[in-house]
Amino acid sequence: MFVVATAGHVDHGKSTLVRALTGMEPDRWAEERRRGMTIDLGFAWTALPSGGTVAFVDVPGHERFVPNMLAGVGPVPAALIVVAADEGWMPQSAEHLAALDALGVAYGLLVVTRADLADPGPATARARAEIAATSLGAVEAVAVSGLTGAGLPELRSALDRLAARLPGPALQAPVRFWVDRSFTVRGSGTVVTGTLGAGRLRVGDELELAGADDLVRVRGLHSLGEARSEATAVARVAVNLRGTPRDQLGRGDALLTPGRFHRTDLVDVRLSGDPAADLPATLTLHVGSAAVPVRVRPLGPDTVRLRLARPLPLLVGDRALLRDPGRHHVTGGVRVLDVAPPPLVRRGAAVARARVLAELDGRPDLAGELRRRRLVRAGTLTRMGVPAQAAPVAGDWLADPDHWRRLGERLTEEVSRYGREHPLEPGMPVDALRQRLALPDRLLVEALVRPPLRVHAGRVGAPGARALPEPVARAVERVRVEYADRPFRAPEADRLVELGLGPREIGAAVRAGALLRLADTVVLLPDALDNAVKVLAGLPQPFTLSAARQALDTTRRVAVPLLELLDRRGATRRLPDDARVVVT
Ligand SMILES: Nc1nc2c(ncn2[C@@H]2O[C@H](COP(=O)(O)OP(=O)(O)OP(=O)(O)O)[C@@H](O)[C@H]2O)c(=O)[nH]1
Ligand SMILES: [Mg+2]
Repeated sequence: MFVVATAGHVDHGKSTLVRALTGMEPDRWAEERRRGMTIDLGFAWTALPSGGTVAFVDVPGHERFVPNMLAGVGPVPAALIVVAADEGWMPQSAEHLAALDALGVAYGLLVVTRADLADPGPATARARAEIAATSLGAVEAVAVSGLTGAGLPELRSALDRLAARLPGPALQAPVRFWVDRSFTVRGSGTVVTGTLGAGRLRVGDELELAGADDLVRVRGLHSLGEARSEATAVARVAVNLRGTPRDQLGRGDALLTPGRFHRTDLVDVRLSGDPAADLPATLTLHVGSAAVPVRVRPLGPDTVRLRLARPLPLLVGDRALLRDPGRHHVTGGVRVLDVAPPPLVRRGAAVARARVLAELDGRPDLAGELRRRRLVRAGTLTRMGVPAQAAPVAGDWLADPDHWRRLGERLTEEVSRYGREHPLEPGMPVDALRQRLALPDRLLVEALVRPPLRVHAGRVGAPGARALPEPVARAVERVRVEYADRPFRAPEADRLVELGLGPREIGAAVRAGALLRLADTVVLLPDALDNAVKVLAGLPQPFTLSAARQALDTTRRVAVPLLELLDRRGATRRLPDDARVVVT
């Protein structure tokens, strides 16, 4: 299926044409039929000579209903521009064309209707010239009469040619289904309709809906008037939602693949069309089927920041348009450059931002995003519409390579400085480093650590011996001298305090390999272990605790933990009767 929207001045024969082509009534409301005028969007479809199907979104031409027109053409990439032969180019011909141009619509046909009333030549020539100057470029033109049916076969063939030129839909893409209508069906509940431009919908799918906390579930799908289990882009689709009250959604809402879109109320955009010179401070942003008031803050010559009255699921590169509702005037097209722009707080920030925006063109650019954001989660970028195909530095974090290298250098500096300021600590706590480097995640700190640094017990430091601070080294030296002739006697707790060896100092000395800790306040010199094994090997095997204590000339306070440590290291083995042997 392909979907095409009509466009053109009031009464130029759009609905008559759709009716003649499809046999369906695009004017759904009694009021529309009574007044002979389209007010809201109409929907109809028909088969083409190729066997394909074309679905029409028929829009109103009256200037009062331009917002409805925009909701219809917003999600549709092709247009049928209708001009009456007897009236020629008119104000809403121009306004509708300006809207299509602003949205960047690149595919279309010119249909000159009411050709039974006047020579279609002049209207065709004028319209062609106007259209040629827009994103639509040169278009095929067909003259028809909705009354006599003249020209309709040619138009059907032209529609087939147009369909063949349209790019194929992105079937794997996430769904962003702009709702253009919502209503209630007795017994089924809420139904919304829209144009599915990419991806696919299935019965049972769960989708996100702005304003609803829970996901909504697809209970049923209809397309071309028939129930389906699946709808693939491009298609006109009616979606029946389970348990969603109708007042929860309507035109301008979007059903979304969960987790794939970033909702934003702040975007930086490039304007096309009229220059931004005397831009009103408030305008209406039209995108998809949505129309949202925005406050405009000019930045560069053709770039502005828009503050939206409510958040929308926008992507980098989205096309939209700004309209001044008071003046009935399409102000210009919008190309979304950034959906998560930085706040402008510091002096000069707006000028700097304008310089950045001048370099952007709305094409997703991973390297550029990384350069500007420095560190960002892959999922965050994907939700902005920037494919994040790069190797993460940690978890799903992506980093700008230069920034990452600088962070690595700073980490090394911070760890050395911390080591100088806290010589008794075994490295810098990971969380202190995270704060110091202003990183959002501990994982990033750990990923930045390079040998000889390592992460151990929540700290980053270099393993192995480190120079002990002077006073600690001196205290250890005193222990060595005092206990030289009785190496298996440990200093009493009081003596340790006198020597200035508190728990932190002992910890540092132990980590530096200058002391061996048997229990909290039981320390020996580090060569005591090997020497003890030598002494114990000289005893008759097996030996008792008491025999070991006497041979080592020490107390139970040392002998008990010392033998237990030797057991753990496999140097001695404890027998069932508590005697031990030296393992050889
Ligand atoms: N003679 C003649 N009359 C036509 C033709 N097409 C439309 N009309 C008449 O023109 C009038 C307007 O036609 P519509 O089809 O309602 O025009 P429209 O463009 O849909 O108008 P809006 O939706 O209000 O913008 C109606 O009275 C139609 O009968 C045509 O090809 N020949
Ligand atoms: Mg109409």
